[in-house]
Amino acid sequence: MEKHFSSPTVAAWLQEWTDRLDPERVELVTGEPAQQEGLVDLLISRGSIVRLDPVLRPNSFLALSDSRDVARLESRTFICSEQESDAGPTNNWRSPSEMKAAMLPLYEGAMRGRTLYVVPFAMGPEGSRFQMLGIELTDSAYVALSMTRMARVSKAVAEAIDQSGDFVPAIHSVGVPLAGREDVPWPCNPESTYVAHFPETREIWSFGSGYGGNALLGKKCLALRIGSVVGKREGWLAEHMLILKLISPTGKIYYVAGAFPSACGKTNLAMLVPTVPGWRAETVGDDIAWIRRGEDGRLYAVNPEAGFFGVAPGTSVRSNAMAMQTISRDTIFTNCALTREGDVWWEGATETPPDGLIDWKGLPWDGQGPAAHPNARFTVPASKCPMIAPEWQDPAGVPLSALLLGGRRSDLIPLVTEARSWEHGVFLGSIMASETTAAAEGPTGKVRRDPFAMLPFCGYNIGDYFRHWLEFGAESKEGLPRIYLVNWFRRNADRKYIWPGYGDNVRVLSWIIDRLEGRAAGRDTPLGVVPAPGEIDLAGTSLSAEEFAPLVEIDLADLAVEVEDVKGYYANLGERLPARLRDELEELHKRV
Ligand code: SAT
Ligand code: MN
Repeated sequence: MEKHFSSPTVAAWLQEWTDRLDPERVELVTGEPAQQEGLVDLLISRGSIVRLDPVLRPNSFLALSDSRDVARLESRTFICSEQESDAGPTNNWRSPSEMKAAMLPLYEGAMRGRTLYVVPFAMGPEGSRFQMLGIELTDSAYVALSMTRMARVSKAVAEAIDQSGDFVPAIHSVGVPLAGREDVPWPCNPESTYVAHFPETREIWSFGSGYGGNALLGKKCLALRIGSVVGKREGWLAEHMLILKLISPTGKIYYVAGAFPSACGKTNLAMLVPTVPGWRAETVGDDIAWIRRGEDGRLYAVNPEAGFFGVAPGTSVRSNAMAMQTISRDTIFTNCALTREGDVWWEGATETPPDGLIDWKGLPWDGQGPAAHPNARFTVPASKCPMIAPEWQDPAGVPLSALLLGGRRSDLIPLVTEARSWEHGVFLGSIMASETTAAAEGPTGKVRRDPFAMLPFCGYNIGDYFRHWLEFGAESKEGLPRIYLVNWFRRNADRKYIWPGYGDNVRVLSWIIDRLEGRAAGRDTPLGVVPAPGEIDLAGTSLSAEEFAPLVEIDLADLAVEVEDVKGYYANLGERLPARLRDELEELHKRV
């Protein structure tokens, strides 16, 4: 075997895994264009991807997955801390020794007949103290190619790892060795899938799935689950948040980060095109924010990723023109429908589907069921986004003015509510709930608690996580961003969304900025401060003041039901739930 690393630690680790996985060959992936083309050619020759029409969608590809491997698998995702209590009540737990004993035999010979791709990667911009290094070992060329877009993969990163010997080992196998067997376009092993994290030793072991967060291990596994544990230890936050730059009509710049569960519009908000004249926006990140305190006491956020892995269905020129431009070329699509002309289509892309679609299962679409899978995705480098902020890779990060916490709630939760304090904001984050989406396995549309949109991504006990948030804010009150609960998804009696959303969300952001600048008095409610009548600019929308009013009304009877539900939820979180949050709940109870 060619020697790829001179660091004894890295070389020994790579040798150990190569021996165990027993691949036919080993390839170091450093992301040069020629290497990417080689991966593309190989995937095309295997039937794993098709090249889209070079005029309609230059340098772009469509992959169709196995129909059993289409989303994150929360039931197969494990936090393997030594103590079960450190994984806490919201995570699946196995002890490290038990999990390793279960998985090692799976890895034995798992890459027979395949190529082992060694993918050194960095999360976080170059030269940043935020940066974390990893090496993903994978037998999926699709994953290797996707990693060159979603993370920073380069010779320089490989050298940095070799020099420091410090990296997060991330093992990935689709779990289908080729001992004489024919390969299939999307190999996977659903019966034996595990996505395991070892927070104390900072290791990631994934087996059986080739899809998204199960397989692109820099994203949810490293940047969120392992990242959150490291952040707790080192005093920073790893969050499931977009980062948006807003420029007011007077030219003042504000950065806002927002936590929303998967498939709740983070990418759309991150690429907001304001409908109110004078406002402008730029994108810093669409999924993950690493947040640290600066010397000035303000909080600084970095997007650790290098690309977007966005939900395709619903994305259109109307809903997200900037995403449409971003993915107009150089994009890997997964589980979208294929048009007769060799382009991609998904529900919502155009009002009526074109004739002659091939659906995400590779069959002529019969009009029954969706043509694209609801969790179909696009994978594209962030640099392709026409509104990417020039400072998106600033090693110091960007200073935050406000934090948004949002979810899909048909009722109860107002369009926007300002928390009374940092602690009250942490309380609101801890009780956030959202209707489930196709981003994970299981039924969609069921309301579940998803604190800080981190339920599937917090790598440790959620009670300790809330305490970390409380302590993080306690150190300095000066300069902390204010916290806002938002909900774009309120419905009327006809089950129609009331708020137009998308570019009109700038109206909510502009109210938030009015609050920060002391220009809006707001109206106090038991849940926090909502816009007073007239404070949200509706000019240019089709909403009348009467139609708008219910968006900021709180039904006290509904809120009382919610309080009771939160009591049960808190009871299940156990004794590590900070007393301060129980006090907040008690105070809310008294207010309703
Ligand atoms: O976890 S994924 O990267 O597959 C997408 C998500 O759920 O946010
Ligand atoms: Mn996400």
